Amino acid sequence: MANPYRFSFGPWNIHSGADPFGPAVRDEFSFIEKLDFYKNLGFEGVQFHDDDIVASADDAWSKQEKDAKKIRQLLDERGLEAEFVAPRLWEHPLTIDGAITSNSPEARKYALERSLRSIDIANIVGAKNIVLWPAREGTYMREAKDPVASVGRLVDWLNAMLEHGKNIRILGEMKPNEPMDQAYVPTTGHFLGLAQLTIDPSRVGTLIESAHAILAGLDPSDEMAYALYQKKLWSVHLNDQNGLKFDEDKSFGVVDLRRAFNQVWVLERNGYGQNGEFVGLDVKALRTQSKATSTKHLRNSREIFLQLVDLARSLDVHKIDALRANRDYEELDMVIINHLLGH
Ligand code: XUL
Ligand code: MN
Repeated sequence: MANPYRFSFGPWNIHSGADPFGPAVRDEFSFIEKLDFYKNLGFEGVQFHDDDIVASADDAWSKQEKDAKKIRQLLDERGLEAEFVAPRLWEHPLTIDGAITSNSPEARKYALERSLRSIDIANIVGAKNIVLWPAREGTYMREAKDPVASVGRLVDWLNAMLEHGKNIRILGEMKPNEPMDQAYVPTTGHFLGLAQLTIDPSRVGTLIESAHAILAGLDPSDEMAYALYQKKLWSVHLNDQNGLKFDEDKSFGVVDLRRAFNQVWVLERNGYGQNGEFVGLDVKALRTQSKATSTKHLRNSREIFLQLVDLARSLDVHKIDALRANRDYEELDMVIINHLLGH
């Protein structure tokens, strides 16, 4: 069977290795150099934050429009496609305590205008999807904000975006914590609940990141299944995560191969990708890599995904069905492990 998958990542996935405890350890590749990696590494989708496209989200629209047209040209010249634009609402001085759920009306106004602007940017670069990772939409302590009003503000935000961009889809990318102690909308299920309250639920879906699901104590493949059943899994950020700690963004499958296999299997069984969805990665190169070797995490993640696709396709489903019917899960364990070990 032909491989139907198209892969994507964002320019932030090639980076200089700074972490909260130390500075950059390798020079940053230029944006053009990063774009030139895509095809060579086997990727054709580019994921963007708004300010990956425009020099500054605070520039006048005439300047932002020019920047966005330039990026569109660079993509077209390389045969690349913009998969999504995500307004980066968590770095600006105005959004220190959140964007949409900030207690400051000025911050909320800024965040809303910037979100609508990201739709205008998406229209120029040809992206149909807006991804929302509500980074600071939560609290460090429960008393800091009004939680009910905050949920309402998030729904109003979705509605304003649906109203402004009549052809765009909104994909919520949920994460339970980090940078906040607690997010107001910590999981896919929470977000899809809110989607039903919007003016157009058919245009509100989700991007599921493996590490975010794991941080919520959930299994990423079951999270994906939940969204797939609702036909709302419109993108993924595959990666891996070693337990409950900071968001590690490790290469896909390197921590728990069986957990990775189950993600691939659920995607493969349910026709993921056949309506143009990308297999997106959100992976960080280890800080210990040299500049010359700092794209191997992308190569590895894609390769591991494709090898797991082969394993998903060669699994004997009749055997699985029979073991399920007989409730012989000990044997099922062995069948899966043997399959992963290549026996
Ligand atoms: C943060 C995260 C973001 C989103 C895009 O944990 O995953 O990079 O993927 O804003
Ligand atoms: Mn992500």
